[in-house]
Formats: sequence, C-alpha cells, structure tokens
Amino acid sequence: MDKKIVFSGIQPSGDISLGNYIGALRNWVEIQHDYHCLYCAVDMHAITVRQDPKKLREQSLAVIALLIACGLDPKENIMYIQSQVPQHAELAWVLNCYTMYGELSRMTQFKDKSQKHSDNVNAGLFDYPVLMAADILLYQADLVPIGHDQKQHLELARNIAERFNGIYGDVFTVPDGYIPKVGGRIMSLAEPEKKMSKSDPNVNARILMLDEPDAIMRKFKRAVTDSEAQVVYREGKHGINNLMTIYSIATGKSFSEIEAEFDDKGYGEFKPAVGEAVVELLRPIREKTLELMKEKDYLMSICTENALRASALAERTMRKVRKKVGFVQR
Ligand code: AQP
Repeated sequence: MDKKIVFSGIQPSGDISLGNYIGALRNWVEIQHDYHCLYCAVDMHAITVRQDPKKLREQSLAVIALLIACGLDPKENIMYIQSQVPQHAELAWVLNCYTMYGELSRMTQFKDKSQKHSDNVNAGLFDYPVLMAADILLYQADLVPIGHDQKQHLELARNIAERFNGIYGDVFTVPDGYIPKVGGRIMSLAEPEKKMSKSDPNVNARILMLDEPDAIMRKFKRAVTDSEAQVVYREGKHGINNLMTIYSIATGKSFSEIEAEFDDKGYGEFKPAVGEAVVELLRPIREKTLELMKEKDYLMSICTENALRASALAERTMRKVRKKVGFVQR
C-alpha cells in the first residue's frame, strides 16, 4: 500500500522553542520514513501578528535550517515556505465560504491572541484556523502531528472537510491529529500553568532551540516550581511535572526512574540536571542550524525546489475544488 500523507506547519514568528520541538518537530523526524511528509514554515500565519519583514524572512529560512538540523531530509520530505505556494491562500478563501462565523468565534487561540494583541485584532487572526484547514486539506493529509494547543483547530479542519465533502462528494481526506502522549503541552518555565510560547515577552519563560548553554542553564535554575521540594509527578505540581516531562524526553528515563534518581535530593539538584540534559539534547541541533544558516543559497534552493513540489501536489486538489464550486476552467 502507498504511504499515507502527513502535513504539519510551524510559524516563523520567532526563534523556535523547546515546546515546539517536543510537541511537534521531534515527532516529525520520527515518522519521516513511514509517510509522505510535507513540513511548512507558515509565514502567512505569522503575519496575523505584526512581524518585522526582514526578521520574518530570516526566521522562515532559519526554520528550514532547523528542520534539516533536527534530522529531516529535504529530498525525502517536502520542506517549504507557505507564501511560496499560492494555493494555500486560494483554498483558504474558498473554505472561508464554508466556515461559520460562530465556529471561528469559539476558537480559544483567537480569544487568547486577541487579548495579547488587543491593538491589532485583525481579520487574519480570526481567520487563522481556516488557513490552517487549507494547509492540511490541500495535500489530502491523513495525519497532522501537532501539540495539544492545535487540537481545536484540527477539529475545525475536519468539520470543514466533512461539510465540503457532504455537498460535493469526496473532495478532501478528513485528517487525524497526532498529539504525543507525553510532551504535547510543554509549559512556561515562569508561569507553569501557561504553555511555553516562542513569542512570550518574558525570555525566562521559554527555552529557544538556539539558546546558548549558559542561557539554558540559567533559565532552568530560575524555573518556577513549588515549596514541597519533592521530585514527584503529581496533579497540581505544574512546574515539577513540566520539568519531569522535559527531563524524561531529553534522557529517555521514565517518571518513576526520575523519582528514584532524585528521591533524596531537592530541586537545587534537579533543576540543573534538567538544564544539562537539555543542553546536550539541543547542542548538535544548534550547531548544525548555525552552520546551515550561513549557507543562504543552499537554503533558498531547497525552498524553491520544495515549493514547486508542493505546488504541483496542491494544484491537483485545487483543480477539483475550482470545478466543484463552479469556477470557470483556466
Ligand atoms: N508549549 C508547547 N508544547 C507542545 N507543543 C507546542 N506547540 C507550540 N507550543 C507548544 C506546537 O508546535 C507546533 C508549531 O506551533 P506554531 O509555531 O504553529 O504556533 P503556536 O502553537 O502558536 O506556538 P507558539 O510557540 O506559542 O507560537 P507563538 O508564540 O508565535 O504564538 C504546533 O504543532 C504546536 O501545537
């Protein structure tokens, strides 16, 4: 049987965080040989919040460099920049006409982001989930590896696909989400009840993939925990649960192994141990990314080549969609 199709995206809205890596990228690498995969730097999503144009361009290329550094093969996987494939915007417009205002108003990310950016609650921010549905449906993706925060958007993409198929026949594959059991929601180091976000204004709240080892150690040593001084995974211990999750992923140790390792030790020993494990996890990725970022021509050629591959696939779906909705053939 032919391999199934995977699509996932990441916003180049800042340097990529450890949350993005654990919740999404890590799994992209793991499944790359088992599926036909498309991985996208979604710069059109990123402009729903004001971006510095020069930085956005750099960050989009940096995402491609990071994906390669994480171990994704740009020949085997289609890794590209969203704005270089115009069918994303075209399908998003069509799908807008099959998405209800009420559905979009229920999206929690819109509510959060419109509070955070109250001076710029633009229509793009509201429409973000429809563009995301277009990203996924354009390639007939079977599976979408995402962090927990994107679950509601994926559910909406499924509803839009089903609605469209209900009217026109089987045009879109209805995608499934793939959320990791452990690490689907990495929390802020400063406010462990909130998710870690790459654009958090508090630099101590987030670990970035390109952070220097000293910065990583400093942030983990400052991480907010509780007053119990007990390294155990338990309901309500948000800070410690988060650090244990990160440590478990970085070292491969189970929660009970971690509890045994730090049984007679306090947070003063646990927090630097997590920091060191993360430094070692990120070191090779950081070094390779920095090397690749110097090779701009190479990165540009990967983007161009892969955008063409993506566009050819997207066009197959768009031809069907244009015909179904009644657009005149080009
Ligand atoms: N804290 C997190 N834990 C686990 N997974 C996460 N993801 C994001 N944050 C966490 C997953 O990473 C993928 C890419 O996310 P994104 O760049 O598309 O946007 P986001 O979800 O809005 O992430 P950020 O870091 O919070 O970005 P900003 O600060 O720009 O809004 C997604 O699969 C996401 O689930």
